[in-house]
Amino acid sequence: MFVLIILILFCFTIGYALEDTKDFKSGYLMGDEDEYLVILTGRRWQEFGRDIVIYSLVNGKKEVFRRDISHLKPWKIDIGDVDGDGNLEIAIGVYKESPLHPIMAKRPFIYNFNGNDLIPKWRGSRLSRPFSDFLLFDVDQDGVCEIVAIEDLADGGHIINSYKWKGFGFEGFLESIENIPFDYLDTSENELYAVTKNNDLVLRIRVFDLD
Ligand SMILES: [Ca+2]
Ligand SMILES: [Ca+2]
Repeated sequence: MFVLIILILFCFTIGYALEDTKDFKSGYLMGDEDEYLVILTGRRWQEFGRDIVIYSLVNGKKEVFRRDISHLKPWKIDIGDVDGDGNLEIAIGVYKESPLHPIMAKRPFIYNFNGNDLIPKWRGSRLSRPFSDFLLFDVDQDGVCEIVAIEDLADGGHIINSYKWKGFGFEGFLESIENIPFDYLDTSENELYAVTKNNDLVLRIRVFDLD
């Protein structure tokens, strides 16, 4: 009985801890051996997260940064090196207006972490088209990540677009065939997939088959 109570308490605690993580990624943010864990706090079932929290994973898990970014309506984070300097950038998917494009839309904001603070690298107003999901992925296997997004076409179809960092901003790179599954992007075994879920039916299509 005692064991059961402990087990229930344990499951509850773990459940609660996981509940408060909307998204997370880990990696070497500053190009050395020091690994970090980046967490977007919030409930998975809620549309937007709240805080961005960074933990150092050197000698155990230690919080080194925390900021409430709920005003940006953050819904996703990813990390990857978009400019090839060996430091990983942090991409935060936000939902907001921008001065140059004053309608509510999903936008990717790119930051660097300098050990103390998040430094904005790119908070561009938009990609080529409205998009439903994005991630950082090395499409052409040159060691540098591209922004990859599922974009809405004007006729209701969907396309995958990718963007390379060009010193001051992102420039369009490869586009997929049209009418790709559009719910979200996923990677496994270093391949990129576009996925649609319809009840029990899951449709996965490999994107950018460069072989
Ligand atoms: Ca970088
Ligand atoms: Ca690349």
